[in-house]
Amino acid sequence: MGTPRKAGADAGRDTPNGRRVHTGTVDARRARHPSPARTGQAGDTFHPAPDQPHTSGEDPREILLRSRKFYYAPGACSIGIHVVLEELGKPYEGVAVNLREGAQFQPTFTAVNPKSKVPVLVRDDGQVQTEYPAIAYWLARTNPYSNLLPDNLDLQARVLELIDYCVATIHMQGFSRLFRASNFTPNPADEDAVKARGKEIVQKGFATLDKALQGKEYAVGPYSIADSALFYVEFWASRLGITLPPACAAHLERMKARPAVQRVLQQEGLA
Ligand SMILES: N[C@@H](CCC(=O)N[C@@H](CS)C(=O)NCC(=O)O)C(=O)O
Repeated sequence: MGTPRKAGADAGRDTPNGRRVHTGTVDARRARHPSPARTGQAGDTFHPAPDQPHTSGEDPREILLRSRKFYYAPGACSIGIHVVLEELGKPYEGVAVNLREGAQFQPTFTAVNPKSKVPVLVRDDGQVQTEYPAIAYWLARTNPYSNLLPDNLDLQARVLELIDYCVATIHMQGFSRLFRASNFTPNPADEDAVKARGKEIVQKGFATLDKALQGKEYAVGPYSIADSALFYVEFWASRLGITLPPACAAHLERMKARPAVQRVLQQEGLA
């Protein structure tokens, strides 16, 4: 997945104290996404969040270097983490990775994530976090005010169960066959059969989740990190023309009505 984007040259700019700040690489495009809710504007300007006062006298661009970085590909599964970040409303720097042009295999990216995959979150403390379940869980737990993970243990277990089903089954076993059939067979003549099997897995997945969604506004009841996982697979289904069963279709519409999701769709050029 991912919209091809022309990469910029490996450009940089000098900070007042002489350090160089990369503003683009041969394989990635960066866009800062400060939360409009917290900063009053979207766009290319970084503002420290109100709860992170900028009192050190440092140039704000230096602080940007230490802020969290989010590697994503427009329209890829990273859109789920993109939604979580926008729901949190804290500043982060978005770095678009052009999967179609193979940017995930370039040293500038593999130095960050040797798995050659998005999403990747480089945390404020510099640690690298990968995989939707781990990134989403870490973000939810480190921002408890955000209510992205219910306190109730049974509901937490339901959240993890649903995320695993979306990521490990519907995405990795289903959509992966549709997007990358050649990864599942050495014989090009078999690729249509691989895709058909992928579609079956996806449809069974949504039929199962449709039952689980009955009577609920969100995946487990209260809104959580399960909803952004479900959103990304539902979004893919809608883009591929796979009909969603009614409760999943309603869930997708509910998600698309959320301001955080609308900002993400704008930022990824998918609105
Ligand atoms: N299990 C991973 C899935 C990550 C993944 O498969 N990402 C895809 C994009 S949807 C990717 O980066 N693929 C690299 C490629 O296509 O070469 C997660 O939960 O984050």
